[in-house]
Amino acid sequence: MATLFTQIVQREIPADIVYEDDLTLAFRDIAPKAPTHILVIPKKEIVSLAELTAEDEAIVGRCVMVAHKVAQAEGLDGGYRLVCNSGDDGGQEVPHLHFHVLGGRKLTWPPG
Ligand code: IU
Repeated sequence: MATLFTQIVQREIPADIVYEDDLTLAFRDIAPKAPTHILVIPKKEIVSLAELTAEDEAIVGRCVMVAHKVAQAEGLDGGYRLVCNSGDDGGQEVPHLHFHVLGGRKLTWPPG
């Protein structure tokens, strides 16, 4: 069974897609936590940071580069936050690796 995010990659579930390349997809979070809230995901089904292998290095690198590209396209010139929740304690809910790009307001620290 494909993950929810793979179903978005395959256009089986609609999403507001803002960027796509051979390795990644970026789309707006359905429940935004900031004025800009975009998820950058690898097309490959990787559950979380904990499941990464050496061969995934280029994929993760691409995700981070795409995150910055998306932030620039959104005009987040004052800064933004890149978040990757991993596992239960990390607050991960969707078991398909994803990076949150959050911006458009002053973000607080530390997170809850
Ligand atoms: P988390 O890091 O796994 O907690 O983040 C999952 C995110 O996926 C969360 O911000 C949800 O709002 C978001 N999301 C989505 O954009 N579309 C969906 O269909 C579902 C979750 I389910």
